[in-house]
Amino acid sequence: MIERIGISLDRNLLAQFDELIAERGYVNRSEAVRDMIREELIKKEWEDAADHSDRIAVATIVYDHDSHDLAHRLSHLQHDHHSLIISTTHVHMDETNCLEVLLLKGAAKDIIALGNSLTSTNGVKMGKLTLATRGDRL
Ligand code: NI
Repeated sequence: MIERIGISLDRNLLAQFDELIAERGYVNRSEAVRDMIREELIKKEWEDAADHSDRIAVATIVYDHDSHDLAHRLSHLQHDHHSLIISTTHVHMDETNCLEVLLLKGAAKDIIALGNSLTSTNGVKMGKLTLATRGDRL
C-alpha cells in the first residue's frame, strides 16, 4: 500500500535537490526520495548485521598503474584480505589507467573496512563500495 507524505523544506535546499535529481535522471521527486531512503535502509541493514558473515558487496577502483608503487600496494592489500575476495576483474582502460571490480563476501564490518582501504588508498582516482542486499525489508 502506498502512503502519501508531505515534507517541508527550505526553498534553497529544494532547488538544490531538484537540480541534483534532474542531473541523475529522475523524472520525479518521489522516486528520488524512495531511492535515498532505500540506500539509507541498506546501510542500516549492514550496520545491524556487522558480525554476520554472509554479506556481499562490490568494490570498484580506478587507478594509474604507472603511479609509483600503487599497483603493488593495492595488490598487497588484496592478498592480505584474500579470504574476503571472491573474484577480481581487471580492465586495462587505456595506456595507463586500470579499472578493477572486486566481489567481496564476509562480515559486514570486514568488507566495509577493506572497501574503505581500497577506495581511500592514496592515488586511487575513483573508488566506490556498493553494498548488496537481498531486499527483504525494502
Ligand atoms: Ni591494467
